[in-house]
Amino acid sequence: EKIVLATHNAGKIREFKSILEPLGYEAVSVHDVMADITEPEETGKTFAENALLKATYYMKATGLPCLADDSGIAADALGGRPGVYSARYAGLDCDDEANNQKLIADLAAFPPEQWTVHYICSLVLIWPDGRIVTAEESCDGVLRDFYAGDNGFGYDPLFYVPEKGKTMAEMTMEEKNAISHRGKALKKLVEALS
Ligand code: ITT
Repeated sequence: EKIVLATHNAGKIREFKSILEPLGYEAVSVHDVMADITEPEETGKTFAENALLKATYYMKATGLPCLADDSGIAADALGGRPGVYSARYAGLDCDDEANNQKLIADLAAFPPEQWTVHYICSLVLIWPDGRIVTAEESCDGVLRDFYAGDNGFGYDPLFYVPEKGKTMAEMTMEEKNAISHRGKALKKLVEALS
């Protein structure tokens, strides 16, 4: 079955393809279906609301089944922020580097043992006939104030997983998928399909 990956994030697309293609799904990026499509405004207050908003928008635009992902990082010391604002934490159109540095700066007021963080991923797969499947998962880590690793994307070089002794960016994609918010949510979603 053909599934449109309703995201502009290249890191998400890599991870989705690595999981879905071996399972026999044809996963195509929305850019490959509609090169000039614009992004919808993410007005939701929760990951689930934003994922539904994105999936619905891209499904209506393409007429194809669309899988959307809304995800982010939540810091306990910051009351769950940046949360749904993770992509624009340092401002609209800012880059990963700026977001990472802002998170380090905001946590600097707290002792290292309070730098606990969580990744959250909400997925929505919606078909043109209105059928819909959703899944949400999280994973736990500790933020560090220095980079380690070149893999992954976004906050991964700072997101340290104590049980594994490495950051998400030091893991292979397979290692990350096995424990990550996105890997676990996608596994649940695929199970719900069969
Ligand atoms: P789309 O809306 O087009 O999917 P986006 O990058 O804007 O792309 P989000 O609004 O869901 O996606 O923002 C997700 C933010 O959380 C973004 O800053 C990511 O870098 C970060 N994030 C999510 N999952 C991550 C992961 O697995 N590793 C590192 N950072 C992640």
